[in-house]
Amino acid sequence: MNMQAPTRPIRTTCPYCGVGCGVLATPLAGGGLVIEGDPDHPANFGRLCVKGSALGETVGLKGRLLTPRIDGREAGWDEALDLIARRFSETIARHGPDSVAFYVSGQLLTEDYYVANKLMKGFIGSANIDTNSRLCMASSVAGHRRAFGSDTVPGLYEDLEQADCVVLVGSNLAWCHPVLYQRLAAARETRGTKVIVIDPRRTATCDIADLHLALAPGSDAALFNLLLAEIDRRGLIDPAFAANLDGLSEALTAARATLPSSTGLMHSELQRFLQLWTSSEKVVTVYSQGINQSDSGTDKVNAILNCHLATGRIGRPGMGPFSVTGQPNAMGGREVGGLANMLACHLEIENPAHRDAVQGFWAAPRMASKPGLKAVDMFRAVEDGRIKALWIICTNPAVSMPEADRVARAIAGCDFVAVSDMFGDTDTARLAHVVLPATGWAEKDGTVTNSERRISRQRRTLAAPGQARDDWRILAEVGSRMGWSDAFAWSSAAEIFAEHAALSGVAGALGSDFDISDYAGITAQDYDRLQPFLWPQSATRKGGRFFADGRFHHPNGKGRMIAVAPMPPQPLSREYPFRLNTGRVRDHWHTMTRTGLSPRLSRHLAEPYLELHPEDAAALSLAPASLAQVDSPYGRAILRVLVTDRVARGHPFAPIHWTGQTAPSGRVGALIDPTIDPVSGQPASKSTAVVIRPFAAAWYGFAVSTRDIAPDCDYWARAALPTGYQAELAGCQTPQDWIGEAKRLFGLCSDPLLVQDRQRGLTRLAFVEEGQLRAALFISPDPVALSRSHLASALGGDCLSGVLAGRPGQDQPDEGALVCACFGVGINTILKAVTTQGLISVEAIGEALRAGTNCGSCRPEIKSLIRAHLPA
Ligand SMILES: Nc1nc2c(c(=O)[nH]1)N[C@H]1C(S)=C(S)[C@@H](COP(=O)(O)OP(=O)(O)OC[C@H]3O[C@@H](n4cnc5c(=O)[nH]c(N)nc54)[C@H](O)[C@@H]3O)O[C@H]1N2
Ligand SMILES: Nc1nc2c(c(=O)[nH]1)N[C@H]1C(S)=C(S)[C@@H](COP(=O)(O)OP(=O)(O)OC[C@H]3O[C@@H](n4cnc5c(=O)[nH]c(N)nc54)[C@H](O)[C@@H]3O)O[C@H]1N2
Ligand code: SF4
Ligand SMILES: [Mo]
Repeated sequence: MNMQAPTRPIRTTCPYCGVGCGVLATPLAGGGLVIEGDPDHPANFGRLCVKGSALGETVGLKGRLLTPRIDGREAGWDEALDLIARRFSETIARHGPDSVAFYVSGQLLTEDYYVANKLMKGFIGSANIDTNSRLCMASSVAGHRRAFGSDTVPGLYEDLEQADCVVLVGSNLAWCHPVLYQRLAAARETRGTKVIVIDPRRTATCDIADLHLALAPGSDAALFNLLLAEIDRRGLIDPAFAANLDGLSEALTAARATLPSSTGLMHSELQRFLQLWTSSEKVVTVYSQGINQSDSGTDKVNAILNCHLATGRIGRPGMGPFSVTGQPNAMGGREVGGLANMLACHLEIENPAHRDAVQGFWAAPRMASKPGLKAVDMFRAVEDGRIKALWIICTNPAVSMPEADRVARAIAGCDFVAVSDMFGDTDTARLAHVVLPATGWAEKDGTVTNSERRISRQRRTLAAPGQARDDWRILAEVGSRMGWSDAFAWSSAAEIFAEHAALSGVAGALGSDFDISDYAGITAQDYDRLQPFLWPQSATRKGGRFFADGRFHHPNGKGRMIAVAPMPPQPLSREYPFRLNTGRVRDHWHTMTRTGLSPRLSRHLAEPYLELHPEDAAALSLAPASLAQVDSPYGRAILRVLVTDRVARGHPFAPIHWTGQTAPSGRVGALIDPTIDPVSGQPASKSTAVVIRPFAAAWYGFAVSTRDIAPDCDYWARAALPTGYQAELAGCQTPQDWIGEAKRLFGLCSDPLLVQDRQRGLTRLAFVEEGQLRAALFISPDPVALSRSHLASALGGDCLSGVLAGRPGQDQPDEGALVCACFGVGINTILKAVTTQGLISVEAIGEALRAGTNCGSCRPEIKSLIRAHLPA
């Protein structure tokens, strides 16, 4: 029904970040997709970032799970589904509904999510369904509900374009919401928007900042309390709007008690911030994980919301607080009630009238009557045997949860674990009894909601590989086999959407903000043609912004300001003297199951690393590119040292993306403190106390191979190349026989070309077969210095000049590390253009080299390269 002729592009939505860009995907006759931005989609108007542009490179069959597996053997669907239904039913019969749990994901489509939630809360009768959104958006949800009485994002993307001042707090928008960042950057060019970045780290986002506040980690609540006190001092509290608010005077009292010193900012920086924010009526405060992932994240959210409420700067064009969501359907998950403490359609699990309404609508046999376990507590319950059957869908908690090693052990020790994923070999799937092959982006139909409440279709563009099935179908099959076939009898995603829309009408009648009942009767044809739209869509409300009218969703109709007492961060000890910050890189998505398949996405940053301030590095005797061993009370990681003053002293940063498949000792989640925010249950993933030491490597290595590399040493990190793979290696003990080691590593039996310099401890090996470079290994007692891009381009080819020297011959250019992933332009090429051709603007570089002219994700980096290397 959705498969169109291969030459016609199909409108769909990007499966990565919460910007929710529209994509035109054109299936190719021989398989695969051509990807373009959808010029008509209101999130991106044709733009795509580098991850979206590279989607076509990630839809192959490599690594895909094609059949269900039970205990490692292939099995049929009936056997696997019967087994799950039987194990869940037996466990519930013996130990009650709360002995089972689902752990799901903000990357599920709304229809998948709706079915999971219905099965657990309405039919199993427990609320033990939680989601990776607990690690992501829970503090925003809790903050919204405290302030507004509902989980409502008041504003729209265009507010960032209409504002005079945009504040980005704990958000690296340039890398994490690149198209929204580009929209902001473009608006700033035309209207001179003031941009303020609040982040302890100097990120790529600071490229467009008029002011960067590198505040003391965790001091955001203090900063926004100081702002609230200043708002009051300047007489900017809007009396008419404040009449609709509770809690103003308590919030002001708390704000006035806050000391500026706790932010660690200079007086002049702080004054500039207060001046810019208060003097711009059109101000938007965007916030993300630097706020949410904190032991007092909900208070920080409310400290921000307080300032917008007090001034009435909310819900009008160009103004408001804006929680940007991470995952493509973080918002949809909240709408269907995917969190353990919510019901469908923003209804409340603890409200009997709400419960009765949902139960009646579903004709559900036993409704959950109390909130279920939140992620961290859920895996504790798995560990101590309270949860005996667990189904993990579309998320990889063995990597992404705090205290990840402990979580992995808990999963491994659980009586029964099912995992649904596109890939059968993730760190989590490896631990499951049953692994189910799910269809992924491009293969499934449904809807997602982006950060501005816009619901868009994701459309099937490719056939399901092997026996893979849609998540909603798998869940519905299990629901039927557990005895509820009538309630789970849909035959298409469209029918589920219609049911969800009808339920939202019931919710809307109870006062819920989420009401899309206009679509309650949607037909399959209309669902196919569905255009992106903003919720709500009902007889009484159509899209638009919320709260400008001062009407909120608390029972008394008022909004609420919260008195926030800023919590100082946990003190550091002598044993663990550093505070580890964690987050994302530009070109990878979480645990890299998809972006890791694309060589160009792997070339920007190909290895796990630790950003360390130069003085810290010197004090620890850690040279650039050496390896650091990082220990916390919870685990250990080994990371490449990147010395940079982008981070503050004592506050190193590490990205989160590497796994057992890509760099087993670079799993940063293993280090992370499981402390949670007491209100939202969200973990404080941005501040773990750690100790850092040099990793005692006896040797370092770098390898390339046309076939997959299977390293077995203390440290390794693997990445895809256009013609094979590369790996960084290191070990504490030097092998006797490097040739034997190399043959094992590459699975080759021919003899390599060998260059050895015993005095300097260098060994270089190259395997050449039929005149082509098959594999090469470079070993050194120090971090291996050679041109990785040169070796990568020589791999699989017959040009062997300079291969064993590790650098190109004089006639060949060396690109260096990749900056522009779209056109493959490396750092050396850009620097040469800057220093020898005098090209000193991003536009001039773009014209000469094309770098930065497609998706634009690398423009901040090009700009900073130019700035750092400007000819005298
Ligand atoms: N390229 C890419 N984009 C993504 C993702 C991805 O994996 N890769 N994931 C998506 C998802 S799910 C999410 S949730 C979003 C996350 O998007 P962001 O929240 O923008 O990304 P992070 O890198 O997690 O963290 C943001 C910043 O918080 C800062 N920070 C740390 N501590 C503090 C603090 O105490 N105060 C303040 N003010 N800032 C602090 C960090 O230094 C970091 O730069 O990104 C989405 N987009
Ligand atoms: N230290 C630290 N930890 C963090 C964070 C941090 O900033 N610091 N950020 C947290 C945040 S905000 C987030 S959102 C999480 C993300 O963490 P995860 O959710 O664990 O990461 P993903 O790699 O996105 O996992 C998605 C999984 O679903 C699979 N998949 C993709 N599409 C489908 C599908 O359609 N169906 C099914 N069944 N499977 C599919 C993928 O192959 C992959 O295995 O990490 C959290 N962990
Ligand atoms: S900004 Fe990039 S990752 Fe996010 S939705 Fe758009 S194309 Fe996808
Ligand atoms: Mo997230």
